[in-house]
Amino acid sequence: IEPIEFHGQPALRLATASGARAVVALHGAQVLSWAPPGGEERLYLSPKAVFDGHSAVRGGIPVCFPQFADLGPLPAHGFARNRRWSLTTERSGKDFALAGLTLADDEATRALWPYAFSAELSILIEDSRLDLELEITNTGDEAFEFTAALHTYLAVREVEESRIEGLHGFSYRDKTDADRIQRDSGDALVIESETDRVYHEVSRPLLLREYHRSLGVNADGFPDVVVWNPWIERSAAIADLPDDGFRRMLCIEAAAARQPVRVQPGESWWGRQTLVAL
Ligand code: TA6
Repeated sequence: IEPIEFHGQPALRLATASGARAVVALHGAQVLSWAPPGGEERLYLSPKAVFDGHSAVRGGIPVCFPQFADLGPLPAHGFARNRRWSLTTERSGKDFALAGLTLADDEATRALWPYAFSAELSILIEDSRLDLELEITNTGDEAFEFTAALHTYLAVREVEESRIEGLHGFSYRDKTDADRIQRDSGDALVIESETDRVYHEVSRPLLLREYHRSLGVNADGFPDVVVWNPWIERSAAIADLPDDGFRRMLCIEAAAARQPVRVQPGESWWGRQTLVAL
């Protein structure tokens, strides 16, 4: 694990002897790059992403906390992705590298969200696996509620030629259809139009399949899965995404979105997303 600059911003490079590597920005504790042994990049990072130390960075794995999307009064996706986190844990061995970054409340966070908390994101690379675990601790004397997500932007060669398997039978809230609740009935999800869905209580691992490779996506603790692709018009309206950016990305997010998580004083909650390159 070594400190580096990435697009002019402080970041960490993680690497293992077997050739896995990742880049994590301190801003947002955001994983911006991950390649398993063999070297193929698996995360999408927009070529128009803004690296100014304040703005949210388009791509990689933004941490959405303490609010997912626009589910409450806070700025979209909360504030964790706009703050500088600190490196608090560093461990590595023959085949793994692990970095732990933390964020605690301060005057600016309390102005938006009046609670004392500590958030820790542990990022582990091991062989073909990337494991992210978010732990939220209530360090105050009052219970709080939050929603959250690991907003993973996966890189795909061509989104229309990718399929997500494992979502059949689960119900989802469809943001592109006035938040209607629907049930997934196909055996695979293929993205052919704007897609913005929160799948509820997804209890099995998913597989993102492309012609030339696949990726396993699993979660623990996070009950929901968000699938997002902005497609043509919305992509064109997003300033930090190229017009054809939607073709190269597909967000499969581990989320606690449908039901807010409640944490009592002194207690913690954790959720994990695991990606396995196949
Ligand atoms: O997770 C899906 C979503 O909430 C979409 O509705 C879309 O707006 C996206 O996240 C990106 O949000 P952002 O605030 O990063 O532009």
